[in-house]
Amino acid sequence: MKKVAEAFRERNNFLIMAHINPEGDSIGSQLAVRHILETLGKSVAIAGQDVVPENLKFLPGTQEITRDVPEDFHPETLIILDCPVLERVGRIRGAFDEEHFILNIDHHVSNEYFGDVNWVESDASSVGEMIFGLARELGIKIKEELAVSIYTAIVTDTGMFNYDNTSQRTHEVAGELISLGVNPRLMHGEIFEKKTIPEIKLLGKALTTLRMDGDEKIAYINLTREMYREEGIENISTDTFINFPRSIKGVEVALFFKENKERPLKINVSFRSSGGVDVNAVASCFGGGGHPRAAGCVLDMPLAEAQEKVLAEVRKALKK
Ligand SMILES: [Mn+2]
Repeated sequence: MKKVAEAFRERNNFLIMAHINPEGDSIGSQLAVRHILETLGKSVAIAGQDVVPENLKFLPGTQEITRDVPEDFHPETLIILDCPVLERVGRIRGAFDEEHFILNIDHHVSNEYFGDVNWVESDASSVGEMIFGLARELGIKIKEELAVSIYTAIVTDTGMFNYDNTSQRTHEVAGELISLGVNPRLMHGEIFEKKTIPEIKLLGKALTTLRMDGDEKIAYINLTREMYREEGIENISTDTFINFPRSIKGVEVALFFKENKERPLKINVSFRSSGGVDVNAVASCFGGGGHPRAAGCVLDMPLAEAQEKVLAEVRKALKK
């Protein structure tokens, strides 16, 4: 953290990026870092290949996040947030050569230390929680706008303080943010209670596919392109769908298989573990990764085949 703070003080032009398909931690942390750098009087921009999800547009400053690097902006330093590997940045990665100085700030245990400075804390609930510490280190006075961005990052990545990554420190930071003006009820309403009717209907369809495996220790659901088509919808967040199989009594590993909307032979797989199984290790068998209790991967094959392959690995991991 000290090296990152030093770079923040000494360098001048920064471009902030996070992973594709952004969620609360990546958007909230990006906004928080921009706020800190602007307070320090630096020149800074945020770019991301994908659009900001609807439920996060209430955050001040999201409208200034661009889909490409602004043409007249020549950053000397790249800040990569919440990405275990550099490729997770997506298309924007192509705008830069090897020369650029990279600050890699992340909390994934699978982080590959691709930066010139690597600040990785795998026991942090979120990058947002790390940024809170950084703001303190830099002596930044945390006002409501910054507090709201950091709170969003934490509350999303911990599943509303539900997941295993929620620590005493997480609650202490959240408590301080509340004392600085964050209203948890309003935040919860904005982030989690703006679901659309098609989204709920799509969830209903996914839930009808629920199946059990491995002595009922594995629960899995899937989502096909057909289901999307029936609802006539495009950009629906399905991030929370996996919480339903995960919440079944006795389930140790929950899986969510999702067909890519454009490419039928690309299957996104999400993993959740209640403890015994390291799903980061299982996902890494398929070129993915994440955290020990929450991970993901992408398989290039039909849905049924992907299910068979992943289930075989999870059964193996359960036996260990
Ligand atoms: Mn995160």
